[in-house]
Amino acid sequence: MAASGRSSILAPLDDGAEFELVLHTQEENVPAYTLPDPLALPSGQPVQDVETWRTVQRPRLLQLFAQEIYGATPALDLDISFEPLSYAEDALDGLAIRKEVRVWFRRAGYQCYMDILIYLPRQAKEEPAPLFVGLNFMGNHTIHADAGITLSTNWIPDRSPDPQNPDGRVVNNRATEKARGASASRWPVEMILRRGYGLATIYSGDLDPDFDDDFQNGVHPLGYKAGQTRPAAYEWGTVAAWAWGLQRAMDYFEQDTQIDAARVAVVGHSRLGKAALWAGAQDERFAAVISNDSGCMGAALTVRAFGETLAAINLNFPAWFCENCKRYIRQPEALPVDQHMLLALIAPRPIYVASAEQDKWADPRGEFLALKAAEPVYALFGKDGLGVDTMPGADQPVGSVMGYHMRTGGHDITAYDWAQYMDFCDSTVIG
Ligand code: GTR
Repeated sequence: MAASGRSSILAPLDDGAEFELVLHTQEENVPAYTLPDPLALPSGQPVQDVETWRTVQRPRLLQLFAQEIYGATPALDLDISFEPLSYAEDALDGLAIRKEVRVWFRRAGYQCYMDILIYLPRQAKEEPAPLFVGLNFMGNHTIHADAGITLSTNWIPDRSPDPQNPDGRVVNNRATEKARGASASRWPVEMILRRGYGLATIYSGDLDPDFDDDFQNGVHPLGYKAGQTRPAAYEWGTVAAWAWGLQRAMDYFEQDTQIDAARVAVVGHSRLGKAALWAGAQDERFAAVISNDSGCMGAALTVRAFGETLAAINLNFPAWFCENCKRYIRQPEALPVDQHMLLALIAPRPIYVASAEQDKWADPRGEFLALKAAEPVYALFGKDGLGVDTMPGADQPVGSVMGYHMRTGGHDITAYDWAQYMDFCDSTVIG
């Protein structure tokens, strides 16, 4: 990026035209904007009561996010079954119950599955445990070195830091034993268990492998009608498929007597934070929603165009959002919604948004401002806002039902982030 903090490149669009993709990471380059009011009805009248929010405005906004950004999940006529894969009551040196459940999705002519890895504190045998659930990037076996975790056999991206010199964790897009625990710094499992929470995770690639294959693999074909070969322009992209998987995990939690399904917080980092937000917005069974560095089309305001923009994300990751979303590449200001409205859809449930100071690409200030702009909807429910008007400095968590912090450091999810999430859930989900 140039010293002015602004750069541009010419990017080719699907229709053959060239588009000037402008990127900036300086506050002075943020365009003037007015945010749409989450409480404004199409008539211009404000929503004044919870009933109107719940029955009119919330469904309307959900539909706009589905149709214009993430893509609507088609009506699915599936046979879904839960197959126990493993169970151990003495995992992690006796600290945890560990179980794995394979969730099968079947329809005539097509089937696929996702594996849920679950750790629960031992006392879950007597009393159902509250739980964090989140997707992972590289396979369940990467979250902990625990040899009892089934090694994924599905397609996995090779993210070796040096592609010329691969680290051997993924060979021919399949996991190897070397990959065990590779993402452990992001999943402080023992710390979570010692605080009385369980943890469930699913490899995002079980639901949809993270590459653009025109939606031939993963869960998308489950939704095809006769003759259909890819989702319609308003139907689900990859992020929505990931969110759908989180909801199916919730279906499982509801019938597991060791899990307190009324106290499940959905959490996600980065692209998987976008999925956590979309799952939490749609599905009120999630008792709390936590976004970690989710950025563009996650918790950050799109109109600020700071760091990653709507155009950049759709050009770099064409499968993540629905086809309709690409119509806004040239005119993001025409989007009828912005991301503060997505956060507002979670009201009145606890929501936590976290940024990282050096993670300019995800626009920390844009994430804070989006949460601020969701406050009026929480106020409609009589819930407190963030309790501050200006953005707090690094490592200064704020808020109660709505929580925010900006961690020192870069794009990541760390033990510090998890510690804040547990403090937050202690007083909201548990307390
Ligand atoms: C980046 C992408 C972000 C974020 C991130 C991640 O390349 O631009 O939107 O999702 O990947 O998931 O780590």
